[in-house]
Amino acid sequence: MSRLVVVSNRVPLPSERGAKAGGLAVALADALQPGSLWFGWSGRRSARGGGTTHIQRADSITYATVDLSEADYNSFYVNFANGALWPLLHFRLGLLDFHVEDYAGYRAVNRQFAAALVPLLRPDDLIWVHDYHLIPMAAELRALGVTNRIGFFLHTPFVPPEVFYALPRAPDLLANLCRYDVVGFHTRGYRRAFLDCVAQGLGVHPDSDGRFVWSGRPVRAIIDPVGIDADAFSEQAVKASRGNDARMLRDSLGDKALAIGVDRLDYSKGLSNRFVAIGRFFANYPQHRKQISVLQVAARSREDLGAYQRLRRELDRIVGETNGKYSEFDWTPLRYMTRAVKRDTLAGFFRLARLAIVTPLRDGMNLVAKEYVAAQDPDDPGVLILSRFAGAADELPEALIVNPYDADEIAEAMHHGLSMDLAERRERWRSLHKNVCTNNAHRFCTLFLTHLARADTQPERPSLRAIS
Ligand code: ADQ
Repeated sequence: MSRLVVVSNRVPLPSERGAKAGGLAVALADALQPGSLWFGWSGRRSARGGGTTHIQRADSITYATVDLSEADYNSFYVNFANGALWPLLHFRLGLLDFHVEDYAGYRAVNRQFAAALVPLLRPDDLIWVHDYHLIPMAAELRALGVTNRIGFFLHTPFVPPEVFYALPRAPDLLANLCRYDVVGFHTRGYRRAFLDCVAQGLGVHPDSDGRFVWSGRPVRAIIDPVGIDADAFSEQAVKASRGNDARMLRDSLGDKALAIGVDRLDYSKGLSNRFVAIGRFFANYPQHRKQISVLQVAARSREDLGAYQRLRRELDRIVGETNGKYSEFDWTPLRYMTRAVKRDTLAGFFRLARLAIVTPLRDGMNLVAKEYVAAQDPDDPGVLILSRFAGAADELPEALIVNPYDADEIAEAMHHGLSMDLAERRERWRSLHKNVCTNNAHRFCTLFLTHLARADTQPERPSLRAIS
């Protein structure tokens, strides 16, 4: 059997797990068999940058990491990946800040990563690259003579041509994305957008299965929604709901209900709009005052970027206004904390919450929505409010689907969720839960790796020749 090599920007090192253990480590846990290799950035900045590869082993998995120099960190990670690509892929052209020297830095770091990875590779390794930081990895590996099957999964949305081509150097970036054997997206819409960009910008016309030929090699675009380990999360939730943190939260609420939001502190997550909507909820439905508190956990993220610093100030202001207006001496409507919370603690909090408010303005998938569903008590489940612009909305139509820009609609959904009878809550939850269990982390990995293992690496065959 081929060895799996995972490549991602940040490697979740076993020594650093805890509050930070995020979606990727969980989603891939199943695929990482003993012997697998995980390669990427160490998360450290050092004067020499990527000169040395650090190797750690845990549970028979090898973690190989490189450092970044300060200059590379700024151009590759802060400025291009998070200052240009992230806003672009979340439809936020107003925040796109492109500088050609940052794009050069992005390409250079991908080249460095490829050069550091090549000596660790074996001829039949399956290489699975993750996310927008590393789009040019396949091209760089190919330039160094790597002929292995290489797949790429994009965790963000993909945008239609009229948005994508606003990025200077977009054709170069897209041509690089087409150097993979398999390119995976969460939803049909994202794959459609990618294929439209391919057709428009590269003059190549993919078939109805998302296949086309680029640079003499077949490429296949697939739909593969990321999932969670629903059973494990559910168990964690049951256990944690009896633990200390959950007890303290319950005690602090008294007889009031809990609504919860859990996100990275990112403008894509729609937190400003959500906080305004929470104020609107207490204004439009005064009967819920003193009956429910909203807890928003917002882990600080990408604080080097001005857009994130501005967002934090704006959120501080809205929280202050909302609490100033509606608080009573014995009740705070909106509890807001700007740090990560441990995964098992969160699972327990999700189980306590009558409502989850998941209202990103755009989100590749949103695993919080799935985690909330998995954490519920089947006999007395809570209600999920979900943005129509999260990838998860495609799979979870039985949630209360809202437009995250519409404060009144979110407020109404909160009221609806709190007033919903038990029979309806159970019925909706059963459908949601079925989906979360079916489209789980195991299925996500198996589907991708099956496609990758079977990828046709032969040079152009007549049936796949580009029709232009
Ligand atoms: P993220 O934007 O980070 O991921 P999301 O899917 O919501 O978004 O969360 C990933 C993980 O982080 C989840 O397990 C969640 O519980 C955890 N998390 C989020 N906020 C947290 C907090 N405040 N404290 C502790 N843990 C927190 C990107 C894409 C998403 C896509 C994932 C996976 O932006 O759209 O769902 O990758 O593909």
